Amino acid sequence: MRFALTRARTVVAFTASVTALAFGASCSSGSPDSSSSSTKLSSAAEHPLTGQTKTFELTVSALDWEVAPGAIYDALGYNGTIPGPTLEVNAGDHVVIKVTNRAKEPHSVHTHVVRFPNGSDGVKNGVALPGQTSTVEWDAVFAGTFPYHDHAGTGENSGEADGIKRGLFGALVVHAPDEARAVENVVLLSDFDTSLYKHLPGVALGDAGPGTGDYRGGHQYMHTINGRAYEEWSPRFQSKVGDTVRWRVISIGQEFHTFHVHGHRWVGSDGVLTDNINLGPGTYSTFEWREDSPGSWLYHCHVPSHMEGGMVGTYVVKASAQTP
Ligand SMILES: [Cu+2]
Repeated sequence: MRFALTRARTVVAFTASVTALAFGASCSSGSPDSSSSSTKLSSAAEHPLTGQTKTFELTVSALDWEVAPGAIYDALGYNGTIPGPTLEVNAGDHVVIKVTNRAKEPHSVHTHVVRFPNGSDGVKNGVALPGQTSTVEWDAVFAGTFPYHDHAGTGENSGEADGIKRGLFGALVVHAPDEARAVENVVLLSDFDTSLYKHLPGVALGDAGPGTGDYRGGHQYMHTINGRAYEEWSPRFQSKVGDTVRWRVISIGQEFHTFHVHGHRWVGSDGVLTDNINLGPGTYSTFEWREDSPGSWLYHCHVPSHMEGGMVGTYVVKASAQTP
């Protein structure tokens, strides 16, 4: 069983006991499956506190991020990576995040769908000034997949959302107590600003920059999956026939995306069977299926220019007798 790349980056890994899923966004099987077809939507359920406190340390720093081989982005990252480490907790845990800022402008962590006091909002309160450490804390009482991101704004020459644009975002995974064990794939869709690249070798550039060239439709390296662009470089998810495969998909860029997986299907949040869901900025979905379709499949945003701009990858399903 292989977990998503981002999962391996978790600062402090807490393994959840897992059984049947209880997420609200959407969940069902891609094929007949009693375990997941019986799952009910329950994202509004508030879980009791576990009495456990889990602490994460996130350090913000500048980095040269390789969006694809040789494509170097002038980035900011939590713990030196884009997306930041997946924060994985159990529903009902109390969470403490210590944010250390080694960048030049104020930064923070703002987290969705957790219960926190105003002082831990990561906007005006809970912001770490350069060279300082700030602490935010909250209760993860709702199960699901949610984004966290910078919300400090970074100075005179940049806007409130500059941190997101530079790479300061990640996933929070809150496991329900009765989740089924599954192969977990964490996906963050984001948009990179073509004006912020330091290097784009081998790309046919227009006079005005990489966004105007004719390489792959003129949108090269703009749209990424887990900070990476194009099949050769983006995450290669894997499972095997018989696995329960759970996708935790977050859209955190500035554009609307879709998330489409070839050869599979699931029930969307509207209750309709689909293989392609809509995700606006700052939205997310969790869904799963029982795997029954071996092969090498594409997954991608279905906006043509976004796919041409890099938002495409590969999902490989091995036959059950094989090792993924
Ligand atoms: Cu898109």
